Amino acid sequence: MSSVLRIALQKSGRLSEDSYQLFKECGIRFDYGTGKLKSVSSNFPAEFLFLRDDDIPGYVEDGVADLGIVGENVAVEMGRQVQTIHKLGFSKCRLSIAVPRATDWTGIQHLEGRNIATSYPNLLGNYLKEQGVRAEIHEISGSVEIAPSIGLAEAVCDIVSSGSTLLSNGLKEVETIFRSEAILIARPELDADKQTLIDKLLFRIKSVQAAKN
Ligand code: PRT
Ligand code: ZN
Repeated sequence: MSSVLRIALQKSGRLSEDSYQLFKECGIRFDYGTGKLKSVSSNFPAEFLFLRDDDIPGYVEDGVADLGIVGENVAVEMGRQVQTIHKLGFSKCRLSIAVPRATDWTGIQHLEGRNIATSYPNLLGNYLKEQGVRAEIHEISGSVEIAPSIGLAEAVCDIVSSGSTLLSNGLKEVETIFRSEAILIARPELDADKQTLIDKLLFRIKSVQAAKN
């Protein structure tokens, strides 16, 4: 049987539109946005799975998918055994520490002994360790920015893009700990047929990117 690449994409969210667009520009046709969770390409040996972004690194590590597109922030936070094979240049953002606007911020040591709310406990924990700061990390899965105003934490560590969410929650960005963009990840071990298909795909992706620069 000839090989087919299984590619995991975010079903709907900040990565979706640009991911679909990328394959379209590579000349790879498939249906999306129809509510189906799987779609087979009509002109490239690939099938696409539409998933929550958080599930993608695990599916790729387990070999359920050969490739996936996720934010580097999610891939690194989850620490799965996957390889980053290409940076895609979209869905750029940063993971930053923010504190209430009135805080007299003197540097990262300000966080010593304080509570910080985040959905990224590993990235934050590693950063604080590197900086020699001991703080309490309070993991929450969403609406991190309201934590200071409800007394849950004295600081937050969250994804920032334009900065308007922080602003509207009375917070200021004081330290960027990680910069992210969408990346193409692959399972660690691939057979020669799949590797050949990935090389073909990568060649097309790089041509599309080169044409834009
Ligand atoms: O449903 P599913 O689990 O698949 O999606 P999700 O809601 O977990 O993720 P989604 O679609 O919001 O984001 C997917 C990826 O896009 C993230 O993992 C990042 O790599 C990237 N990305 C880029 C962002 C942003 N920009 C972004 N602005 N992810 C989140 N945000 C959020 C942030 O959490 C904060 O609430 O937007 C708010 C801040 O935006 P600004 O513009 O106000 O600063
Ligand atoms: Zn998610």
